[in-house]
Amino acid sequence: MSKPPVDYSVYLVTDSTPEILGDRDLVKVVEAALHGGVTCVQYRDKTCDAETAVRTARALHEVTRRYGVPLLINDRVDVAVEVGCEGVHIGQDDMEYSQARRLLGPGKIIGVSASSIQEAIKACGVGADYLGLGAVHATSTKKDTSNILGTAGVRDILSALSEAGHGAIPTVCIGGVNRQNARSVLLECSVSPRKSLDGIAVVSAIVGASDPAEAARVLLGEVVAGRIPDVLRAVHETTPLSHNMTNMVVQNFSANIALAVGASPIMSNYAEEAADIAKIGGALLINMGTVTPEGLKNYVQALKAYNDADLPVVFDPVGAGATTVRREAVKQLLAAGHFSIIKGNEGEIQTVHGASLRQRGVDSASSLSLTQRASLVRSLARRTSSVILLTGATDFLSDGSSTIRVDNGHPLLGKVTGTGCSLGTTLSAMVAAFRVGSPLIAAVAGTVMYGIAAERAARRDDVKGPGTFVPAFIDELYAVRTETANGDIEWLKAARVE
Ligand code: 3NM
Ligand code: MG
Repeated sequence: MSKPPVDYSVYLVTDSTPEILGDRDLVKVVEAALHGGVTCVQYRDKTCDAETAVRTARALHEVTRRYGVPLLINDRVDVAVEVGCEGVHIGQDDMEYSQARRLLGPGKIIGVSASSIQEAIKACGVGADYLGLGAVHATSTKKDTSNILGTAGVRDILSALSEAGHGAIPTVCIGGVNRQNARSVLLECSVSPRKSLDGIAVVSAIVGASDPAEAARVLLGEVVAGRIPDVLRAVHETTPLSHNMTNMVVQNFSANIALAVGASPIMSNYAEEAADIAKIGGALLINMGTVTPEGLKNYVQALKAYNDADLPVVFDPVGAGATTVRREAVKQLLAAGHFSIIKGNEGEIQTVHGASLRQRGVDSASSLSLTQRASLVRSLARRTSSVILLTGATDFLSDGSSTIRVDNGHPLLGKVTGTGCSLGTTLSAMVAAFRVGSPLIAAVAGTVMYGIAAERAARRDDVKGPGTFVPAFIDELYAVRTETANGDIEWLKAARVE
């Protein structure tokens, strides 16, 4: 039986002890954490009686279900069976995997703790759905942690898993992970763009935080930021094809941006070619900046070809609300297929969302508050099953469950033509290369790389204004990419992701 994919990015493990939970209500703390961005919850209570465990698990499950997040029970398989939640997490001293599987059935998630290469490989061999690796750092939350692996130890386990053919198993690490070290844990544990941790598991960093929602939000930003180099390296190493069906204003600029970030651009608006180009792999960008009836037919045909090939498509609905023609084009395209990422400014995203809003030209104008922007991207992401990027001074991205804000960029990006369109090209490169991870992470990586390159270009002494900014920006994109490929990720310190 196939299980729905789980996002392990910020995995909350609960603790009901007075030292960590205090006198607060566990269900309320978990609900706040879910609101903040927790993507997976494990109910862990080693001491309470069975009745309390079942009652608490039921209450937690009611909340996690509302957020579409799985609830797993630590150790107590009987409680998971009784409550009917999504699965369990078992340690090395708990019930055997095979017995847990028999009790739970094939549709439930079973995660296993491992603190050595042998334990990790054995757990994969028996069929574990994911691994919890720990303790990565010292912790006072669990008194009997077997050993402290350090990030080097976690890396060794990930390498061994890859070599043993278990590279695809999701992994989180646990033990002493907090907002200060979460990003470096992700960065240091990455073996390759194809083998990294999928997330972090924490107890005290959320349950013990004075504001669990804020703690979860910060941790999610740190985890996503920690995956950015993986995305950029994946592009650098694989030179993905970026097939641009874009407007006539930006053809040359977008092709240069694709090359700078490490992709191989092909600028083709003739959809008869799309199925053949899709055979090479890569991703398609549809940018309707200069839409025509002929162009629209081509977009629809190419979209279907890429959907059929199961390859990502990025949609940039330029000027979506400006004219009736464009509003209709948006409707047709949304009905014709699926987009991995839809990016646009406020007016464009609102139009895509169905607001029949009048927009003048293609410039961006802002009227929504930051909170409204966050809920707009989340709601549209849910409706379209796409990652939504709403650009602005603060960018918002969402896949419908996790919502991220990025505060990188520079006003000079708005003073030259084509930078918005070429961000779409950049995203197509990221999402084409990073197939092992979520398109949300790919989209954040592209957005951050773009913003930081702009900041670096604007700071340069030789940049006097929009004209000199353009070549400097291309150079800085190229520099960020090559630095990352050479293992120098100092630039990532400027990433403002939350
Ligand atoms: N398991 P905190 S460490 C539940 O090493 C648990 O397997 C561990 O708590 C392991 O995030 C741990 O507060 C506690 O450090 C982690
Ligand atoms: Mg255990």
